[in-house]
Amino acid sequence: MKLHCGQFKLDLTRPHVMGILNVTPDSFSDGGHYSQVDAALQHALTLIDEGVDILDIGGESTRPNATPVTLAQELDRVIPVIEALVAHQINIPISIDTYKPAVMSAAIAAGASIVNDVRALQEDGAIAAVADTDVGVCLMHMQGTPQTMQDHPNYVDVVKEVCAFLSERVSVCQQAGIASNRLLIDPGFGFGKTRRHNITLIQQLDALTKLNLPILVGLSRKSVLGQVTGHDVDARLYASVAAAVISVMKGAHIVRVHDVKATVEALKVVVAAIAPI
Ligand code: PT1
Repeated sequence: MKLHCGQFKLDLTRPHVMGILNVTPDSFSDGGHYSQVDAALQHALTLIDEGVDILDIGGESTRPNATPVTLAQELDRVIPVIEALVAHQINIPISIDTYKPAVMSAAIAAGASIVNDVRALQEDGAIAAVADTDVGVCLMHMQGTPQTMQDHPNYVDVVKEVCAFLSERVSVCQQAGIASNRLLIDPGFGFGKTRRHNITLIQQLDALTKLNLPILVGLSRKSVLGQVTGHDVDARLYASVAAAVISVMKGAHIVRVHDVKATVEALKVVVAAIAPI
């Protein structure tokens, strides 16, 4: 299985690690963007050193109850970081985590190779922003919006409904001329899902393989792991590594993680222990 994204063709017969790149919002008025862009660049170089395969950059948090940011703020946070990474000639794909078409277009123009959209290109203009490009696209399932999604998640059959939604979005993309080898699917752990829904999705993750597209999973440090272990967000490393391992063993091709070094090492053991697919 190969993913075409910009100048890259990722061979997804080996599990890939997508590293989450912090783009720190303005916490001090320290006179200018340099320190924040530089901090993001240093973080990116560390992740590359640790063996990351893809860098995922987001300027707006989509975790439960996160406050939305304006278009201008989001552009201001992510575009200079993408430009700095491109200037450094890093040789791995840059993914932009956004649902805003204007951010997608600006990020692609700056050199991003993947659009990672938690709204699966449902925003007006999102399909058009990627259709006539060659970037990869991650289509994620979410019930509701980040502001309200954890209020009362509700499904008759969470696995069926997630598969049906993703299948529908895949069809819409294909009809818009986006080739299948540019598409990724993601069940959207923690996005309008209770602990039970998340656990059911992990248990039956292999059900997503029937869509015949690469699967991306983001479980790193999420609350479901806190519910299982009783640990706070800063003590979920072991749980996150376990989640990455089990996801890959159940068919995930890409895992989106904070802890790249630990995850890369754990997945080397998975690769060594499992016959290549
Ligand atoms: C994800 C993902 C993402 N997650 C993709 N992009 C986040 N493709 C951002 C919690 O329950 O899984 N896939 N971009 C982060 N979102 C969350 C959601 C963070 C829930 C935390 C939780 O703690």
